[in-house]
Amino acid sequence: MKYKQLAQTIEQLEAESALELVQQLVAGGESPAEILAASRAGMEGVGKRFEGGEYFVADLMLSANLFQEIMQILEPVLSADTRLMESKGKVVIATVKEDIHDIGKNLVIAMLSANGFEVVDLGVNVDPDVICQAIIREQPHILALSCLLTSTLDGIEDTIAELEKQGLRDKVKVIVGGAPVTAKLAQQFGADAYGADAYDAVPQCLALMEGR
Ligand code: B12
Repeated sequence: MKYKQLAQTIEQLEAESALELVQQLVAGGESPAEILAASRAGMEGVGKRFEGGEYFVADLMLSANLFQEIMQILEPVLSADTRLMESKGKVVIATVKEDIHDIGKNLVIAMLSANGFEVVDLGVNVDPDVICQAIIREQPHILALSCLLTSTLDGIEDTIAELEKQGLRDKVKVIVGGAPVTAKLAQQFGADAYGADAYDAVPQCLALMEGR
């Protein structure tokens, strides 16, 4: 009952009530994994409302902030085992070189985290070589690249070329997104997937994990 209530308060973006409820559930010794599952269900509801045109980007941002705050409460009580079991896959994400826009990227991180992906954020203006080093170090399943400027679109191409040069291209699936990016461009650049928005990033990454 309380879990359903939690999912509903998140879906309705009632941040204060949701956080209070999470605190109560944690203090009451409820399972962190169940609380996380309910929070994810709430985020799924937000995503559906966004897809249905009821919610806008601003609502998505609110939900992302709320989810991050919930994760801050849950992180200390979530056991490493739970996190491992829950993990849908590992994603390294970056905004391409010479591009410092990160609001969209951070939303993608929130949505992927909310849906069980482990995400390593490399930040903004990230050089292809730094991305390659992270691929070697982190061994993720997926590399997600964000690009907001038409003038930095070549950052996607250069990163994929660098992956190829360093013999890493077949080690990682690449998903790209951001305002000037289209499905056609993604294909042209040699990416494996394109996500239209933060919500779309989730099914796209799940599909990449399933090898579709
Ligand atoms: C906020 C903003 C800034 C802020 C960035 C702050 C920050 N921390 O990010 C600041 C002020 C720093 C900035 C600077 C500049 N900006 Co600016 N900026 C914007 C603005 C207003 C909003 C961008 C935003 O955050 N949108 C909200 C988020 C949620 O949307 P989003 O980023 O598109 O992300 C969504 C999707 O694209 C997708 N997505 C994004 N990344 C990824 C990645 C993956 C893997 C997937 C699947 C999906 C995905 O999911 C997200 C959520 O749904 C846009 C205008 C606009 N309409 O977009 C201009 C805009 C992007 N900026 C622009 C410009 C020109 C600049 C500057 C060059 C301005 C200047 N002359 O200095 C500089 C460039 C600095 C640099 N080197 O990067 C232009 C770009 C034009 C173009 N076609 O290239 C825009 C379009 C404004 C305009 N109409 O002219 N900017």
